Amino acid sequence: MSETLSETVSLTVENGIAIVAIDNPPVNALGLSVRQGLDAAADRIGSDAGIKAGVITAKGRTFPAGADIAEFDIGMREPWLPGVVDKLEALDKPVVAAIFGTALGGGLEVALGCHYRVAAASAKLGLPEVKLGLLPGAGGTQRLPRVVGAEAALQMMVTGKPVKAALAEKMGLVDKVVADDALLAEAVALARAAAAEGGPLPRASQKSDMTAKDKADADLFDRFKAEHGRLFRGVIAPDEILDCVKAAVNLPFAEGMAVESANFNKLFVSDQSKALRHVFFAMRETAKVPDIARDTPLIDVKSVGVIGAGTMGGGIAMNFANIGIPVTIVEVKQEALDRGLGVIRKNYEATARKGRLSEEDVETRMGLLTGSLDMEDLADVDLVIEAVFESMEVKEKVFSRLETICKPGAILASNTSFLDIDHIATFTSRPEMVLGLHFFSPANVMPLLEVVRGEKSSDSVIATGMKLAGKIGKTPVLARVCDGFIANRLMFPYIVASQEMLLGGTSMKAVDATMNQYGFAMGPISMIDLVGLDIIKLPSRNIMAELVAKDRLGQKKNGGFYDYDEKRRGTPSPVAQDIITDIARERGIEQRELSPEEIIAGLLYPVVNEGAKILEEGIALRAGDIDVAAILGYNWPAYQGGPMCWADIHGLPKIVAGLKAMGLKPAALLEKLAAEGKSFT
Ligand code: T1G
Repeated sequence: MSETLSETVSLTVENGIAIVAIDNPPVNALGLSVRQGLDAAADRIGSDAGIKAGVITAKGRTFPAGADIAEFDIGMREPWLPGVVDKLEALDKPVVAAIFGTALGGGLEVALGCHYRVAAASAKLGLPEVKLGLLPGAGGTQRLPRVVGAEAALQMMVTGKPVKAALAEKMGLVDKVVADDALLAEAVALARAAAAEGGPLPRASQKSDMTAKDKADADLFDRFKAEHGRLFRGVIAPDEILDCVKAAVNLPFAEGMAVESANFNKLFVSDQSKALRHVFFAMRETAKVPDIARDTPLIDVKSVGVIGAGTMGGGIAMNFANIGIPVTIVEVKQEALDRGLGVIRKNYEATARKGRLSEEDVETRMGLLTGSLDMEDLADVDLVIEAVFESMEVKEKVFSRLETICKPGAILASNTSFLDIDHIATFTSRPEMVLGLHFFSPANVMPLLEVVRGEKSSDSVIATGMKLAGKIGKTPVLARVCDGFIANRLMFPYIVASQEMLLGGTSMKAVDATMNQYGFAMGPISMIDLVGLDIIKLPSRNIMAELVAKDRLGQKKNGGFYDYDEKRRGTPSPVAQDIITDIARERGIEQRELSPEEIIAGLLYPVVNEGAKILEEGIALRAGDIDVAAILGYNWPAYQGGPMCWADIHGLPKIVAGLKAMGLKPAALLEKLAAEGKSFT
């Protein structure tokens, strides 16, 4: 008979074995009622003479996937998870964790507090707290090193990557791996056998063989940090984790727990963790469109047509071939088609060489791609995506023809990065079937997909676009029509401000080094050189136009702002410097090298301002969507939260004042929120 221990935890005693089942969908997060239930279960198992052993399991899709992240910012209450885990471990009756799905974070920590761990073959186990700017705060930093050794523990906690059940068994993290459907029975059998055997129970906190070895390995920690240096760059959590594992190796358990608790609390209140927790939810929020009902009928996309086999068209086609959807790629010339298909094959073969695809995968995917020189071949596809030249008259020609060729109900999408989708829709008699699907280059790699909703796009078409994004492994961000939609429009002021900064006497190196320090993989000047100076059009006479006039297009041709050696290492180009000096002199701009703080303000405040306009104009649904677009589209460092979250943390009043000092007019929404002490996110 099942007893209710809390809203989300039940206990059933079967022949002396207490089966503790957690039922807290969607991922059995260890929220308050789960902690209360587990606490009560530990008491029950300990005090009931009829109970010989316990099994901790869960309903639904997974063993607990961690603490309830949503609870962090609404204030947590006792019982705290570390205490619950300690209580389970301290029991003098065997407790077995029956692990399946993704046992992550606090979930794995609960399992580490159990005496035995049985895992389903398909289970994954991990401590991904570092991705939230945190560290395992329920004993994980102290128990895991004692179970698997410091090196393996650091690998799991600093990368945040889960391990599969088989590897976990090899590491000694689980005692047994069983068939998925045999998990509970096997866990109960192990519990029963352990109870019958009696004797001392294995407790992770008391293991010392692994840490004794680690203690003798003097340069273990320096070695790990040297090998994984890039994981430590810019972020603070990895060093705190390293500190905890050092404590696990060198200190008694209780003292190590004190170190873990102190370091966890430091991270919990850090800006980086606030930003990363915001990003965690923002990434999942973008797929939700409030005014489109969840049960809106979706259009079944079983075949796709892509017009244009260039860089974008080819990359777009790959996304669908990757998930087994046949694609007809249309070009105007055979050699363009052959070249496009050749590039796709080369991409797949490169992936195969890295072992991420098999040879037959390559052939299967190539087999799904059909080249054609005739748009009539798109008559029966469910979705067409055009990736042709970015001019309205070319789009008009394409959509006018699609209108006569495509079957009713076919979705007609443009990959345009800035042209007006509403205008494009007028080239057809079915505007409700038209939307933008704006991929970012390389389209088969970049995770952002802007789904551009036209005035007349139907709910089904938009809902299908949003769902399709997830199916091809992209994160969708819904945008209304405007010049540049969200990501490109947002970052345009960043580019413009970077140019003004150079003309004002701040060096290219200083601008790029500051933004690299802020967390961008590359600063704006290097980014322009990578994207290509001919791609970005600025009004009036500007440095880029002068460089393009000298056939300096950036990394792809003759260098740009920088000259590049054979290893693509850039040094500031004297040609660029001369142009900067000429234009600055001609415009009589006073020269002053800005400080790093001024560089960050000068570049990011205008971005925040643009984000506020994007929000107040209804181009983006949420501030979090704008952050996701910046992170996934422009590699904005996630631990800075994206422009809107960063602005909230930085302080909106400070940004309003800074914009005014720069002679820029703050957006109405930004002024309003700042004045009311409110925030974007
Ligand atoms: N807390 C709250 N909600 C969560 C959650 C969590 N830990 N994990 C997932 N969700 C929600 C998510 O917001 C979404 O909600 C739904 O579940 C499905 O998620 C003390 C302090 C488990 C691999 O970091 O990695 O433990 O949008 O869309 O792609 O040391 O979710 O449906 O309303 O991602 O199948 C550590 C985070 C926490 C794991 C499933 N744990 N989650 O992926 O579905 S900190 C994590 C994930 C901690 C302790 C510390 C993934 C997943 P909605 P989803 P999925």
